[in-house]
Amino acid sequence: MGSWGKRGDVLVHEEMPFNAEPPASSLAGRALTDVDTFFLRNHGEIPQIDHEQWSLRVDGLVGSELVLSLADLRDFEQYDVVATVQCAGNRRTGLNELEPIVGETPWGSGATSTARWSGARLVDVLEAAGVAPEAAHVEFEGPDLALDASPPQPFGASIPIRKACCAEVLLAWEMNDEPLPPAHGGPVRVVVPGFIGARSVKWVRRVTARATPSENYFQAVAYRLLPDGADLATAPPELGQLGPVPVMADVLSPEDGAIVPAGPTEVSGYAFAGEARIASVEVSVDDGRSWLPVALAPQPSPWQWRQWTATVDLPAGENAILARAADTEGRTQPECVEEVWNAKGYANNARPRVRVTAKP
Ligand SMILES: Nc1nc2c(c(=O)[nH]1)N[C@H]1C(S)=C(S)[C@@H](COP(=O)(O)O)O[C@H]1N2
Ligand SMILES: [Mo]
Repeated sequence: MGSWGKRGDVLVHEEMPFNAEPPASSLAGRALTDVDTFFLRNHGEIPQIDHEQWSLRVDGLVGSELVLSLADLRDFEQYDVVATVQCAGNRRTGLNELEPIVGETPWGSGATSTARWSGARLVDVLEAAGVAPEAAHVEFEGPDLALDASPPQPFGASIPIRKACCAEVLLAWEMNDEPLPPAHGGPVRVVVPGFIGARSVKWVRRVTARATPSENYFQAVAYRLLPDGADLATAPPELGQLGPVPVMADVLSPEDGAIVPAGPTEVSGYAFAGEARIASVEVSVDDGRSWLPVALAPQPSPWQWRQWTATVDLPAGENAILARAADTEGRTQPECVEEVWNAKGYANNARPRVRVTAKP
């Protein structure tokens, strides 16, 4: 067992702040990710919060400010949502191969995981406070001081009011039917299904209804996809703020660099389309000349990834396994990392290309 209850084979990128991802193959074929396998992404120290001391303040453009204890929050009706959380930095290593992104965690394919979250609906709490019609965004603030923010500040984010009022957005206190572990935001975190992981603020202590997006560094400066040549520090804050995760299929097994027997080989992976749904997933072992459909697992929750498998025939020698997904809005995966490379290395949804050696 590694730090923070994670399995021994996780790749620890940093001890402080603690950032770790499981091997991609450990995510394969499983609708839910066990807590000991679920990736961890932190910008500051993981706080240990006494459940009796924790409270949530609901303020800003509301009719009546609320201060809720954990017991008060639990008085709201409890809902379950199975949802995938994906870090915007997932698969940054693919971008690094083109041109290294300095100063950002080199996440592989494991900065994405799925759990059953349960807690109160954010919309129910907002309704209890009476949100004013001018409210256009809902901001979340955590207690952890983010060392990579400039200036250093608690981690925070916001989402548009449209999303905040959707039934799937939770203030969650359970993960896979257990109390939410401290490292994943316990006692209570926000879960914003379909949006980049950075919006799912852990250890949330304040929810603020606002007319404008959060001014927090992680909303207004970082986690933006800027057009070429724009500068993160000076570009207007509204420009390029990330929200929904773009469509992507990724290969989880075999892993890049694997050696497998030649002949029929089982390939597995997942596909996820943020706020849209997956329409198709295909794989290719001939550099994209021909594509084979995969077997897609059912999707009981619209917010969860779809696991898939395919059997491909690998001739002896060097092979590349490619995958591509399309979503129900007609969006597809960019062919190569050249099309998606960006200075901070976010949202790499280029088609995966997994190199495997097949032994006769
Ligand atoms: N308070 C707080 N919330 C946070 C973060 C953080 O550093 N502090 N990291 C965010 C990011 S960038 C991601 S991808 C997810 C990761 O959630 P996990 O650590 O439970 O996997 O939490 C988000 N919520
Ligand atoms: Mo993230």
